[in-house]
Amino acid sequence: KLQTEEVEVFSTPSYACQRRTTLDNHNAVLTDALSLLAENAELSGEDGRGVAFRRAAAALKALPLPVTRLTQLGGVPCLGGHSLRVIKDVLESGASPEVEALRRSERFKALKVLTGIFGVGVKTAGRWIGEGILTLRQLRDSGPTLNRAQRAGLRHYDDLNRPVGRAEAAAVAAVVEAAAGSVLPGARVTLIGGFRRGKQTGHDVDFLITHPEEGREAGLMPKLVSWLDSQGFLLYQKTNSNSYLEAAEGPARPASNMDRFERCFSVFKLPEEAGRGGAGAGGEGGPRPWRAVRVDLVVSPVSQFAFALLGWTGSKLFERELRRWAGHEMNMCLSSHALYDHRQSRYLRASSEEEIFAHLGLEYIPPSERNA
Ligand code: DGT
Ligand code: MG
Repeated sequence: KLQTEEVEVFSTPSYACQRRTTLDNHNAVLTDALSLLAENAELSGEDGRGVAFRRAAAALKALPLPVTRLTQLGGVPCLGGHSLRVIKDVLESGASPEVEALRRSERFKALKVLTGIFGVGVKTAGRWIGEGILTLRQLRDSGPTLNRAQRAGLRHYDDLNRPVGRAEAAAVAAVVEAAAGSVLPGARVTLIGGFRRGKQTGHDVDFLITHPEEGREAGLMPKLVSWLDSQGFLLYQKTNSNSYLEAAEGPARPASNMDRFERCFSVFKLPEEAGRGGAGAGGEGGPRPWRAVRVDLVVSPVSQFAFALLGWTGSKLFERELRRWAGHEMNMCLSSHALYDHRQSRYLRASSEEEIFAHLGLEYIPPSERNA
């Protein structure tokens, strides 16, 4: 008896912000391969190629089952020739020769190690590699001049490359809440970034801080930072002040993704409590009493809070796709501060993320389904 094997053909909408992407990824082997190619493109300064691979990976992350054959991908968007070749190799032989070669490449390994230093970007790492610096040891020995961030990054390299767990994020949250409550009673602290999307670990902990009374948040960051510093919680911090003015800049200088909030990039000295963390901490002398953790703080006026919340919850690709959708499909301009409608020539107000999705003509996607 002849039986036709049924193989599901997948299809999914083309913008990541139209899809629900949970952390439950059924195609991790494929998306890991594509993400590695994306990472390599980004580390080589080829951002366009990076985005193409990120989009391809994100489309696969949204599928409800593992892909087993190329023919199932007919309705899946964002898969270019290069991505399809990699997918084909992985499906047929379990691995892509190109990706495996990349994993072993000295240049890629060096770029990962050097950009793994807080404060070191792609350009700096590329320059050092050109000078023959491929490892942390060579960097320490050959001694190019490092800025303050890079010195902190090198000093705390192991801690900052160890994932932060949820319990540690909660401990940081308690510290930030104590700080905010002390310098501005009534201030509200919200955990954002990957942890808001439900991730179990992160490379940092991100917070958005506001006050229910517009204007009361002004000047909050320096006070917050000085409280944290005085209590011994800061190993490093750099604060940027707010320069966003709707009226002055307006849509003529639209939604550059550069933020103009009060923002602080910091490294926290987080006490290690019994029963938490510990693993990997210490070394020769047993567990250390603290670890270094990257913490990002953002202060927003309450009138922009919903836009800031949406803009800082991520994932990075989800954010990029939201802005692309707004521009290409709605003739609007979305930033972490505001939404401007070019057809109506006016800003659209919102006090919740749900309202922003509605303005954009999109179905609401909760944070746990923004893991594109
Ligand atoms: P992680 O920390 O690696 O586990 O993952 P995420 O998703 O928390 O990523 P992270 O911490 O780099 O950034 C959190 C979100 O904040 C990210 O999805 C996009 C957003 N974001 C980061 N930096 C900027 C920025 O400079 N401007 C704006 N508008 N958004 C940013
Ligand atoms: Mg984060």
